[in-house]
Amino acid sequence: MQAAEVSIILPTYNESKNIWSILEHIQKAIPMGLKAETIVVDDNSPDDTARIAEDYSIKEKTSHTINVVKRKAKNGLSSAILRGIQEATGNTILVMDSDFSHPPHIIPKIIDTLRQTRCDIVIASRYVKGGSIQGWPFKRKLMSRIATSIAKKGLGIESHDPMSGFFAFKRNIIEGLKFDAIGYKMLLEILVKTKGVKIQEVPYTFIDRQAGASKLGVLAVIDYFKSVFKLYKYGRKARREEKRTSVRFLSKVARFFTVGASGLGINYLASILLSSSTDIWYLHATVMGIALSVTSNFFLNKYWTFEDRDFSAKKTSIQYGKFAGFSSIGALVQLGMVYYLVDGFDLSYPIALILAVGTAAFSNFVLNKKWTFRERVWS
Ligand SMILES: Nc1nc2c(ncn2[C@@H]2O[C@H](COP(=O)(O)OP(=O)(O)OP(=O)(O)O)[C@@H](O)[C@H]2O)c(=O)[nH]1
Ligand SMILES: [Mg+2]
Repeated sequence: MQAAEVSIILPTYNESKNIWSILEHIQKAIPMGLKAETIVVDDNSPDDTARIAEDYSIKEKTSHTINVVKRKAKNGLSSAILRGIQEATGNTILVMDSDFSHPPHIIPKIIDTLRQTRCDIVIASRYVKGGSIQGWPFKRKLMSRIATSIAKKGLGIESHDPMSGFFAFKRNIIEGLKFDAIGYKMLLEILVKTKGVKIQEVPYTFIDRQAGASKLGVLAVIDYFKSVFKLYKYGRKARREEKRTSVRFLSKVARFFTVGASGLGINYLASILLSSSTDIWYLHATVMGIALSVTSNFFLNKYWTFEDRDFSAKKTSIQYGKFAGFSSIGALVQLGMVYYLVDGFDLSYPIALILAVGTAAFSNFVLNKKWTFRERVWS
């Protein structure tokens, strides 16, 4: 089977009154030429929703694929969405309800926004200019507003409508993430766990369901608080880890720079001593001074900066080769930059030298961290 470009996840529970029609509307909304699939995830609805969806896919001529995933029991909306994502073949995943609260004619706009703005998540939003809610009583509107502001303030989410159930995202942003998938609010969990990705919002009018019964009860409210609390703990842990990482990273930069400074001293002393107390030619003495300082820098950085205690001959000599290579590149960067800053920007030589040494040392640090000592850059 050929992979789709866009996978539309459509969770259903007792939607027999809506499913045929919503599939028709989705089919009509999908732009010509787009390779799409709809994945209906049904939780063994007693009203035969899954069978109707299958009938539709067999009887109707559609330009896109329709798959029906039948789960054994009602396991909740978020877990149904997660199952749909597992089945999806597209790189773009779009999630929506099947009760017409999320108008299918918005689908092209969501997909276009995701593609054209190069963002990672597009949220169809009730709470941005142009968006609204039709048919909800005041009480439900108020509850939604309160839940939204708890999510935004408590979890530090930027979106205006993090409780939306109508959204699309690029699959790669959730790779490797583990989801709790508690309750209703899958988007909220995605937003917390992918913090930092680019988000766009498109306005739409949410229309209260016209047919079928609501599945939202007291349990959904309890689930909501459970999931917000879990996500809050997750965010706190992530922030602590981020802080630890920055301290570790900066302390390694500091050690690397200290070693670099010690290397300059060794280089200077060795060159002077060799040229004055022996009859070695001063240029040979300089070369020896450089070699000595590269060697001492290497061992100090290996042992102290990157805390690598594996001194086996093979590994150490490969690392030494890379380190010496990067040191030469660093020297060239330094040279080029000094020339560029002094000649091109009229900067004074001492300032240009400081900038160039700093830049070369930092790029050396990153290159050696990643390629010589095989660490992740940000760790
Ligand atoms: N597979 C699956 N789908 C579910 C489950 N709960 C809800 N859904 C579907 O998820 C979508 C959203 O559920 P709704 O009951 O409409 O929830 P809501 O929009 O918050 O509330 P109402 O529109 O008032 O009913 C609908 O398409 C439901 O059929 C579930 O446990 N499993
Ligand atoms: Mg609904």
